[in-house]
Amino acid sequence: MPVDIFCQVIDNFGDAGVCWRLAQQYVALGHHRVRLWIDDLATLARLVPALDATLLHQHVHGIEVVHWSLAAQAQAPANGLVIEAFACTLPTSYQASLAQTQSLWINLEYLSAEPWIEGYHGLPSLQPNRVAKYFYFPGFTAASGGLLREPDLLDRRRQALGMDRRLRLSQITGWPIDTLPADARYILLFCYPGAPIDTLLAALAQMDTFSCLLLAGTHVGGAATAAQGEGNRHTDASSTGNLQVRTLPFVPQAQFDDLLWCCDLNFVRGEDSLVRALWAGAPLVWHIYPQAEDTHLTKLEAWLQRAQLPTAASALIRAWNAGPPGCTSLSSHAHPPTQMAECLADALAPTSWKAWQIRAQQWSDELATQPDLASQLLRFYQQHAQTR
Ligand code: TRH
Repeated sequence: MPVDIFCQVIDNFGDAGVCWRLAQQYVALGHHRVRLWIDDLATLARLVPALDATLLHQHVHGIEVVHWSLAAQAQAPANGLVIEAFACTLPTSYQASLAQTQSLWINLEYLSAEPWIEGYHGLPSLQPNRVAKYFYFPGFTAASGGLLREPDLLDRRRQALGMDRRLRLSQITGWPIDTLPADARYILLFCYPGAPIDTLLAALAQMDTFSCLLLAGTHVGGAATAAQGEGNRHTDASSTGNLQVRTLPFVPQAQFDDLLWCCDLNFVRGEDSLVRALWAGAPLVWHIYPQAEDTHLTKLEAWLQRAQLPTAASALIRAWNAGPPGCTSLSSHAHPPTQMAECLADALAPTSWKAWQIRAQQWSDELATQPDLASQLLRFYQQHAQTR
């Protein structure tokens, strides 16, 4: 089965990250011709270092990666699976060629926990080229398209968790193992600008438990970056009170899971890192992608509803997403950021922390009983093929 995946990068890494994972999964499942059309090779190359961002056409890890500019001359494959990620519009000529084929055309939507997606998942919408395009919604329930999960992911997690985490972290980052604190709470921080990072750092520094906070990505700023400026260049570390802060190198996507598995608590954002943190089976704090008119807060509530976390953990996640004081995005269900430190202390207190750990593992296990997104999509394709 030929698979064509189309991706336009709006911003950051998630669009490319999700499409790359999907492409990889179809290669692994033995569907030999997988093409990824993408308009931002430089972003993909950060995630996949084997990719050459200067080449418009190349094969990497079994995937044919093609720059979007060449899509205008491309033809849709016969009997293929054509995935338009996140409503990026396919080139007109490609759409015209699609009308001559029996390929299945999918609009892969953004992940949402909102109940309404179930009513739209899998519905066709007739396009001007007289071909039906099907809405495909990833999600957290059996009535949705599911979540991306490689068949061997949970086995790899089990194996990794059986090994020394400082050793694994040292292998991922290149930091000498003896510079990594042995007895610390490891926290990954990957978030958007605007999160109350300074409050988080100050609160962690004053806690009884020693924390080692790993700053990921480039958009951190605030006290975190300032602290780094004064840090030790060899280990990328600086310490205040009971907190050590380290700046992570940007790791290839293939190592990102292991990074999450090295940590006790993961602050993640967007879509793909959220899903990966769920599969880590450990407590996570989600920084949801901010949207106009507070739409994201409604989505966050829908997610919290499904997550069923201990109250203190939910409160912390709301506070993390509440925005700066006076910010118009503060809504009735968001806590003012001044409460962040309080929420953090509550969520990390032994009883609620234990309950949070148990629920994180439990939800991860529950979600893993559902078929993953790539296999569900394949089944959808097979059903469609039978009706033609
Ligand atoms: O980067 P994100 O914010 O991406 C997206 C985009 O903003 C997109 O427009 C938006 O709609 C979507 O979020 C919801 O967050 P995300 O989705 O978590 O993607 C990050 C990717 O980067 C993920 O695949 C993990 C990867 N990554 C690495 O591979 N190495 C790293 O060191 C880091 C920090 C991330």
